[in-house]
Amino acid sequence: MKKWLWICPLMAMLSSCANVEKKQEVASAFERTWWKEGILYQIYPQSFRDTDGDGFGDFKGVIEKLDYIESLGITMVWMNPFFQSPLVDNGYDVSDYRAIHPRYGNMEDFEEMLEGFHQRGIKFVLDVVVNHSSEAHEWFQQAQSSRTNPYRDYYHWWPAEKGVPPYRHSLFDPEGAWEYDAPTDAYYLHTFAEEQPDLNWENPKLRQEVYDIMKFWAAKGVDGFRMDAFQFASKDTTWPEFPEGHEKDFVKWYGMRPQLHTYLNEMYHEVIEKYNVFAVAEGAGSTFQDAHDLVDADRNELQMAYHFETVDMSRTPERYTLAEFKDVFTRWDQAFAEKGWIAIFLSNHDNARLVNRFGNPNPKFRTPSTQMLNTFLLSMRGTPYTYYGDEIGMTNIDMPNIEDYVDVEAKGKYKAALAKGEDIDAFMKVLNYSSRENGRTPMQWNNSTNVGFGSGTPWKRVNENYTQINVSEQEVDPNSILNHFRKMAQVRKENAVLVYGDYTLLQAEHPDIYAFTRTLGDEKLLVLLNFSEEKTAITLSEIDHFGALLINNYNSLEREANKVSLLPYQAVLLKLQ
Ligand code: TEU
Repeated sequence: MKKWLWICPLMAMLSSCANVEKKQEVASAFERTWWKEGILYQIYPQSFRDTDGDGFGDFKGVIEKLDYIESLGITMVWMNPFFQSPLVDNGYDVSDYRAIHPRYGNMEDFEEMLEGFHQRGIKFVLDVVVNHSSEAHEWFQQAQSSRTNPYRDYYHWWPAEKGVPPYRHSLFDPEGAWEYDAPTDAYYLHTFAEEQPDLNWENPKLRQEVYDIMKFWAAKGVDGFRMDAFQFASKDTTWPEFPEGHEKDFVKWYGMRPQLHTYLNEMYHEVIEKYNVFAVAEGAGSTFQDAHDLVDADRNELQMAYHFETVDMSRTPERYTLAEFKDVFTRWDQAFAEKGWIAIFLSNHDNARLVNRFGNPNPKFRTPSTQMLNTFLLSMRGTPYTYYGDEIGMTNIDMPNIEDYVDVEAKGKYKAALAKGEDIDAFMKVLNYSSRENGRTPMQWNNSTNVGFGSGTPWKRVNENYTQINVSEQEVDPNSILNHFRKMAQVRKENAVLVYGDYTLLQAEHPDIYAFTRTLGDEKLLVLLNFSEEKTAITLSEIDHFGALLINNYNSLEREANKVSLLPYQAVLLKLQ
């Protein structure tokens, strides 16, 4: 059989008219919505672009970059919290849900930014942090002042006369989730840092306050809500003793109590339905049943959820196998094949950089491996979430010393490791690899001073590799990670099969290549991703039906009959006929 090379991707094969019709046919299993068809870009506002020289990103910086954001082909933006806050957890400790932290600008700036997004057809998703507030919130100040204060029941308390409360694990505080509060001789609950007291969702007044906050922002025009740490909002308030070791299965014990569904349904009718917005939950419970119950459209709760299985498998430098990676995505896809909808993500502000965890940051492989991961992200069923900087392949930063860390989670983990007498060198290695700070460095716009982030010293050290990784250089290189992302976003937008089509895993056992098809009616695409730094081949009968090459992160593709050989981290998307 003749061996031949395809030169240059055949991008021109796309026909948007045909695809509009195709989209209209969709919906045997899924009702079409903009948030299913969207591509989301996550902006960590303090690290994006600083226009006033204070070292923190701001709304005006985002406004300045609106055209860039639009140019990515994304259609939704989720921005991390920018509300009034003491910033113990970089804004996930909110002291006023209706006010903007001056570091980001003011309400007028927000409105201008929102309008800028809307003018470009980009929807805006607000981060709603209501599992807990900041201790500096007026509600907590009131609640703390006396046991009879009307706001007391906005939080969870354990009166000290009952003794010490049963142990509860805290995600950020090595000393546990109950904090003694002397003025009223009681303990209050905090699932995260002690400055983040948990709100009491069992109290209907508190729930109403939350809905009012959401309405306030919906009335301003936001299009969606990301419900932070939401699976923990409803808990067993009899505060039972949990079995030893329970904290390893944290969500199962502390989250997803049955009444959560009642509250979500209430929220749906109070806010989601009235304002025609959508909500995505951070966390999908501990079983598929939990996840389904959250997002089953017939239940009128949430519209989308994201699970942690992928990020959980990549928190340490030991590599999971490609088979495990495929298995996670395949199981989650199958669980939602008929009903419900999930988000697809590989990175966010709580994780190290995508290329370090799933690709290969070695300069030799960084470009193809990031392109390959972005191809994956944009060719799965589910709404793709991409994190700022991943469209140019930003990498982890080297921070071997604890003194350089500012993140409350990192500091808490360090304290816990010390208290347990762990090997600190080994601990620091893992922290350096996995810490959330890796993903929060200033956006690398160009190779000038401060990477074009702003004139002041950035709040967080710039990654030294900015001279090799930055937007302005990738803009002019047609083969850059950035331009590949744009092509891939375009292909997704023009091919409804990538949004709604069935997913079928092929050759699950192939050690290096992730191969799958997406099928919708008579449209069929084949996705082939080489996850290794070696040239690797795969033989598939599907390849015989080759129609067109929609995406290729190299300039050629080696094919011999139904066998394709992929170069290191090569990613191709083939249209089959
Ligand atoms: O994260 C919730 C959560 O479960 C985190 O503990 C996450 O697993 C961890 O950060 C991974 O390292 C949300 C926000 O995304 C996070 O930024 C906040 O710190 C946290 O809630 C508290 O609001």
